[in-house]
Order: sequence, then C-alpha cells, then structure tokens
Amino acid sequence: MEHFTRLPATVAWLLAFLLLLCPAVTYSEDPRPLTNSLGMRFAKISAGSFRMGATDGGDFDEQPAHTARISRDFFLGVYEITQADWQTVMGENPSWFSPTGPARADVGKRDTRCHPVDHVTWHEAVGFCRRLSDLPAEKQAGRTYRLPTEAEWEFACRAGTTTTFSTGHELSPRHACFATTEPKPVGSFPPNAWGLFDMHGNVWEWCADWYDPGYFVRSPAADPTGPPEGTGKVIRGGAWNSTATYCRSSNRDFTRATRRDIGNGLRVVCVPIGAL
Ligand SMILES: [Ca+2]
Repeated sequence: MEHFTRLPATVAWLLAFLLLLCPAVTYSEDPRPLTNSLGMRFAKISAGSFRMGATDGGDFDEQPAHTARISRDFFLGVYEITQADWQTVMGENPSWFSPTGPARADVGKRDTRCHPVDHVTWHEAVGFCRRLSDLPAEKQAGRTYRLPTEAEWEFACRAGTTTTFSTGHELSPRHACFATTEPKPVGSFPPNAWGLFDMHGNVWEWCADWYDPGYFVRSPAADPTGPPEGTGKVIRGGAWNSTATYCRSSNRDFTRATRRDIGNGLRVVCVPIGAL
C-alpha cells in the first residue's frame, strides 16, 4: 500500500523537474534576432547545408562546388561594422572615408558614422572582436564575438539561393554599392532573404580563415575552418570599388593579415551564452 501512495509523489516531482527545464529549452530555440549593449543587431542563421563554390563558372579557386554543412546555428551581424561601432569599441576611427581620414577632402563635413569602417587590418578586426567581447555589459550578458568562417559567410550571403548573387544572376546598382567612388551608409540597399545588408559590395569582409586557392578540393564537409596556415586571410563580398564579378556569392579573395586596404571592413558573429 505504501508503494502505491509514494508513486504519484514521485511522478509529481518528475513533472515539476521537467517543467523547470522547459523555459531553458524554449529560450535556446528563440528565433528572434539579437541586439547587444551597443545596439548592434544580429540575425539568427539556422544550421543547414548549402552548395559552396561556383556552380555557374567562376574562378579556379571556387572549384569544385561542393556541399558544405554548417552544423550549428549562429548569429551574424545584420550590418557591416560601422565607423561608430569601431569608434565606441576601439576609441579611434582608422577609416579612409571619414572627416578625419585620408579622404577627408572628398568627405568634407559629411557624417560618416553609419558608413562601414574601412582601412583595418585582419589583426585589428580580430582585436575589435576581442575588445567587444571584453566590454563589461557584454561579459555580463555572456556574449563573445568572432569573425565568421568563410563557409559561414557564403552560407549567409546565399541565404538559400544557388544563383550568382542573392539577387539572382545579376547585380544592379539598385541592389548594392559597387563599381562606384566610395562606400555608402550600411543598410542603404535591400537586405537578402535572411535579413542581412550589404553582403554584396560596400566593403570586403574579413573572414577568420587563411586563404588557400585549392582548399575546396580537400575541405571537410562539416564546418570547414580553412587551412592551418597561409599567406593571406580570406575576404568576401567585394566592395564599393569592385566590379560586379568580385561581389559574387562564391567569389574568393585574400589580403595579407597586416595590410590595410581602403576596401576592407568586417562583419562579426555573436556567440551568446550557452552556444559555445
Ligand atoms: Ca560587404
């Protein structure tokens, strides 16, 4: 008899324990975008597979097209890092196109705070991620930051498309900032299907990976992170001074990690607590 009176209590405790777990499960699957303490917005990119590389021609380093899998969700910046973001985190503005930069005669008194930061080295881009991660409000929230891998970048740029650009087979001046004389404020053109702005054009975006033109021949199918070493770091997406072909979703290029280029900027990945 005693056995039967104890059983419901055991079940009740088990149910209470499961109920306590439920909010955590719901939170981790929350699809809403994330905004950090600086107001930077991040889109949740759900794990999935895609065709990486050129499926319609392209350069030799984009071959062979192959299936790549991103096995974990990640949060990618909706915008390129702006000059205001960089100034707040790093306490300076190295941009070529700013009222105090080398192109100040062209910029004049225009407000460029919402323009992408440019003229930053890969090492400085990584330093930005580190300093942003170390901000007290971000540490308190348990968020860290890093550059995207090249595979994460192309997956996000394509946003489910298999065409040359996320806009189809053509990129027009209505779609992106390219083949022009200077960058534009971030978000000046329509976003791709996953809510990301300026993946094509405006500034090239530093990725975490070393560049190897033959990497796709031997890259792992899941979560490729690039070769262990190289002479340059991958940049993606083309820039304001690029022709459309350099802005293609699969186009690969590289810059030495120590080099500043007037077309190079960045976009970062936010890693929330519990997502490591
Ligand atoms: Ca870009």
